[in-house]
Amino acid sequence: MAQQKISLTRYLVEQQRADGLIPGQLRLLLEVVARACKSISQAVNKGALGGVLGTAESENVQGEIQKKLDIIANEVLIEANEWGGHLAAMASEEMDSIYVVPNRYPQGEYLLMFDPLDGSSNIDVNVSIGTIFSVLKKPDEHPGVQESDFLQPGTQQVAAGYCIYGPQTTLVLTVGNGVAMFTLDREQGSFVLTQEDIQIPVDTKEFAINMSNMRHWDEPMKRYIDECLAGKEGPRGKDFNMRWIASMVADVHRILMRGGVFMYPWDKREPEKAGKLRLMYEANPMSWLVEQAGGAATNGKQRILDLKPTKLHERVSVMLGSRNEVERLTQYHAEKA
Ligand code: AHM
Ligand code: MG
Repeated sequence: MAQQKISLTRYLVEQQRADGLIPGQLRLLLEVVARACKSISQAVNKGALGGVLGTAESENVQGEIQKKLDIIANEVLIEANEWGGHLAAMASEEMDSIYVVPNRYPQGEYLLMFDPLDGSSNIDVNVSIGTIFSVLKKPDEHPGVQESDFLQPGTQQVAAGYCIYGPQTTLVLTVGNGVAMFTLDREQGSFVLTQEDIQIPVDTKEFAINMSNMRHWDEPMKRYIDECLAGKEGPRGKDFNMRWIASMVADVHRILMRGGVFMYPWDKREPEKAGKLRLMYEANPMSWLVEQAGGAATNGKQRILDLKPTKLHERVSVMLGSRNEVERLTQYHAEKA
């Protein structure tokens, strides 16, 4: 008998049965997010034919010019999620403040955060992009929902994942017991389990960083990269390879598949900002996925998942991936301090 394909739905149902990690509302939430990603994937695929490329005439709260697809993806996620009764509110890279589920719909127990279209600079050049999401439980200290309810450390996430729109559309998910990967079967219209228990090798010879910022980095960051660049003859005694896709989703996906280390550190261009990437809907979900796959994630000084957010769009310095490299980076930062 041919081996049966396991759909995302079946995977979630079995997880729910096996160890109760996925309560009913959370299962619905994850299915709805997956459905929204499917629809974003369609829009991405159509590209110029669907009129979705190019820039919209607006800026987001972080002062970045929005692309048409940033806005489309944001709307798809909101429309898909607002009516199901599983959410209390949502927050997004593309919205200034939280989006409370309108009171014509029932309010659920969960909070959903997302970067609807990560790697926006890649949209118009047909390079991989993705959607990143993170799920928290709404604290039940008070009725209603407010922005402060979202400000929980990454350790409190109950689900996190991303969907990458690349040569394949792939959903990568954790609910706290390892990382599973689902590939979109376009003929069937469903996500099918294609890898379970993903593990990141602890050592690597591959790093990902935007090297054009080198002159702005802090000393520990320079030291780490200088040593990688010195190759076999240098202190590391091995040659390194470099990759930079400018899509965190794509860079992290590669690391989950074959190891490596990804860095977007603080730099001197805008010293008042802790980093470029956002803590709540980029760094936290990615850090949890990486840790669940045996890797590590730090801002150089602290484990990212332990950081207590102070605002929704907070930024953070990010170093994540193969555990021994992340430990080395932490050590270099500690030596400087
Ligand atoms: P975005 O969410 O506006 O797309 O920005 C985040 C992206 C990450 O996916 C990627 O790692 C980084 O920005 C690339 O930045 P740069 O263009 O500075 O290399
Ligand atoms: Mg992003």
